[in-house]
Amino acid sequence: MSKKSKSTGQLEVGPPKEASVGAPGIVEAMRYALTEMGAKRSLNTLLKLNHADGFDCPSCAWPDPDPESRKMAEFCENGAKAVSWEATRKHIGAAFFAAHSIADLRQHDDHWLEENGRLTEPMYLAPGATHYAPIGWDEALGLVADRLRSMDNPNRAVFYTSGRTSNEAAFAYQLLARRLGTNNLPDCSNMCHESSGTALSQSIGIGKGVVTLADIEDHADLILIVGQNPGTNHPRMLTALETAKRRGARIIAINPLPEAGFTRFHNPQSVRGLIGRGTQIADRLVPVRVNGDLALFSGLNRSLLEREDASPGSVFDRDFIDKYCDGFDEAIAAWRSLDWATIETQSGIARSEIEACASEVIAANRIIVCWAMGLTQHRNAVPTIREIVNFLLLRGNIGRPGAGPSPIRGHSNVQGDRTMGIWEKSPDSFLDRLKAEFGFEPPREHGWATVDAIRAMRDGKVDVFFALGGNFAMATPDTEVTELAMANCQLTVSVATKLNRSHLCHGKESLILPCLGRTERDVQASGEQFVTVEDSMSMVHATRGRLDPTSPQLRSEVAIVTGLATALFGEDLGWREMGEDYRLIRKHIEHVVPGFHSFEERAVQPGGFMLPRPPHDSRTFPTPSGKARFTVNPPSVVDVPDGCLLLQTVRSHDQFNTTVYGLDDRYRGIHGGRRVVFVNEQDLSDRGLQDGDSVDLVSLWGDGERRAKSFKTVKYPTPRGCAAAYFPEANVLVPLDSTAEGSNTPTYKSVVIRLERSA
Ligand SMILES: Nc1nc2c(c(=O)[nH]1)N[C@H]1C(S)=C(S)[C@@H](COP(=O)(O)OP(=O)(O)OC[C@H]3O[C@@H](n4cnc5c(=O)[nH]c(N)nc54)[C@H](O)[C@@H]3O)O[C@H]1N2
Ligand SMILES: Nc1nc2c(c(=O)[nH]1)N[C@H]1C(S)=C(S)[C@@H](COP(=O)(O)OP(=O)(O)OC[C@H]3O[C@@H](n4cnc5c(=O)[nH]c(N)nc54)[C@H](O)[C@@H]3O)O[C@H]1N2
Ligand SMILES: [Mo]
Repeated sequence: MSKKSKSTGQLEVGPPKEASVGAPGIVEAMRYALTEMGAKRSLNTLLKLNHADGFDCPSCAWPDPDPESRKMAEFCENGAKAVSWEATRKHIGAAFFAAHSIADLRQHDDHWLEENGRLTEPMYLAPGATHYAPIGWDEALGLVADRLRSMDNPNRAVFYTSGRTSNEAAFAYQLLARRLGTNNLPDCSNMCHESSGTALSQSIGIGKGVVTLADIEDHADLILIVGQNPGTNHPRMLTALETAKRRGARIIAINPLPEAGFTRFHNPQSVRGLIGRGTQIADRLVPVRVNGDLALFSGLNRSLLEREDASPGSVFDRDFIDKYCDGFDEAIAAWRSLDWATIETQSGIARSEIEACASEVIAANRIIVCWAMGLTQHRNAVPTIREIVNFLLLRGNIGRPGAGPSPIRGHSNVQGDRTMGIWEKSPDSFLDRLKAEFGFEPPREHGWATVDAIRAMRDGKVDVFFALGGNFAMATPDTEVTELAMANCQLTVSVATKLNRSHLCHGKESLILPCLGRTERDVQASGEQFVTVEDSMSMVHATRGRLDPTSPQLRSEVAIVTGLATALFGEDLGWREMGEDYRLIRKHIEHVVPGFHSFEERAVQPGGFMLPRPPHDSRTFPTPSGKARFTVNPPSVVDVPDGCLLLQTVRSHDQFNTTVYGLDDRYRGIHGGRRVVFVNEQDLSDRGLQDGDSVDLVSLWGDGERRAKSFKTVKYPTPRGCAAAYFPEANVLVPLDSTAEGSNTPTYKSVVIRLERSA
């Protein structure tokens, strides 16, 4: 929290910043580190961050450079915040919980809950109790095992995973769920890049991105950054983009907000960056309307078709298309029938501007498209991403250096967790190998993803809700519905590092099981352990904590999962040994998950190893037809009634998802508060409103209205008809049933709202 906001508690709004990072970023990082960790711990921790012999940053999933090219300080301001937040010296135990009832804790905000420090011992809330009380580990795990055993059907349990969980813990966890007999494995990915996975699987046969860091830094001529705010959420990406710019690459940012990272970047790791003018990152900023990307990319493809028609053979890569793709003729016919007026209205971008983008595309031999939540959290997210693949296929921009689709992942191991089988609908091929390795029949019926799990909990179909990390109550849509859904369970269990609101939205009984974080040393019976993670570019590598655990009572996530499995199933699959020596888990992974041969040896080589991705490696497309697929994606947008706005929910610079580090959003000029709504000046005046007025946000959906009270209006350069507010404060507005077609991801970035002056 900034000094200003702390002392006055007042919201202050200034102009958005036109430059990012530089010295202010370093000062901020160090301030957090020193406050939370003190000087010695800060140095010991931050200098090990993202190094081959250290630990992986628990913040985002941006890849690390080659070991030789890593800087001494290989982290960003927000990585430093995440690490300081975890490695803080503050902690809470039995005395804290004795002093605060659940009712009392619920009065506090999310920032306060986590700010008290790390959890130190297992806590239990008995039926009807007002306070959590200490409980021993054996008793706690025995209790969970008992409740799971007494269910009349294994599908009455739900096992949620957040994306910080290591590969080893994730593999053991899905094994436990399937051994119990359920595929109810919802995860944060369901709310995040599920739309990317779905669209990419349909189009190119693999649900992951197919570029490398070197493709961005060394090869691409043109990089499109769509629906992503790298300056805040993937700050080290700016360094890679700067490298690309310095060798002449061009960058187009497509975003309804002019985010600070696109303008002048002051690289904190170079003298030039600290004292010079900085590097202009984006050459062109396309202020698309919220949800207008499908129309925009359809228009871009149409424009490329017009150029090809004018000069046949000059625009499309016919050799690539003929050899590797199908569905081309149908897609061409659909683009021919498009009408420019619709494209312009839906995207909010003039035809001339789209044509200017097409000229940039034609001038570039190698193109990468990066994207994040600005694309995935809309009703038409899946067709939008498929249309982007169409765009890349037209000029053969896949499976060669400097080209391809690149969804930039969120949580540091969200991609790895999916690779390990955290998936409510893992394919039979995976389940067959699981059966061959462990000798039991895994369930085949698909389980519930996040939104379906909430519905099931709401409808009384769930006895036990188990969360391996995360903050389910706050991250999911329709906060009030989800809170009641959690209260409807018999038992809720959270494996966590810090207290959060989900622990206060408990079932009849509830457990908080405190675990080691990434920064902490993990010692088991066979000695010191490491775990592994997979980044956005499919690099798998080891991570080892260096700090002594916050409390001797903490257990690793692997130990908690294997401990519970032992309590449930005894020694049937060798659970105890797996918990004592993670090499045994890696051996199982090697046998079950393709691409992990010689896992143990390759995990510890500096920089790790890259998983196979056939479209990238050999232009092999594992779709049913064996070809990359052109698809037809008719342009569409959310219908916004007159007088309403389309609200997107974003992250501030001072948060990691539901973890709120402080109340500032420096780059957008916001200090000391989070209940703000960014609106175009004209839209404000049309409603007789001014900058700084107090309004309620009212969302409209078939089943009625939802209201978030008392937000301050901020006039902001976003297109007409669009608005933005922060997640998770705005989650109460997102209807549970409003999800993306095909991926079921909540439409966090297309919420139809009305502004009402606060009473
Ligand atoms: N410091 C920090 N780092 C993080 C996180 C964090 O909270 N804090 N979260 C992590 C996680 S889990 C994730 S998934 C990623 C999220 O990373 P981002 O996706 O960058 O995060 P958001 O804040 O959701 O930003 C979405 C961006 O999309 C734009 N946008 C919104 N709607 C549209 C649209 O319709 N079209 C287009 N073209 N753009 C749109 C918004 O203006 C905004 O710039 O970051 C990860 N890294
Ligand atoms: N409105 C709106 N809602 C959104 C989004 C949005 O853009 N807009 N984004 C969505 C996205 S992309 C995501 S990924 C989800 C995030 O959803 P989650 O992953 O469920 O939420 P987080 O806020 O990342 O979880 C924070 C908690 O994780 C725990 N934790 C931290 N480190 C560890 C660890 O090492 N181990 C364990 N066991 N626990 C740990 C701490 O207790 C902390 O309170 O939210 C989604 N919700
Ligand atoms: Mo995410």
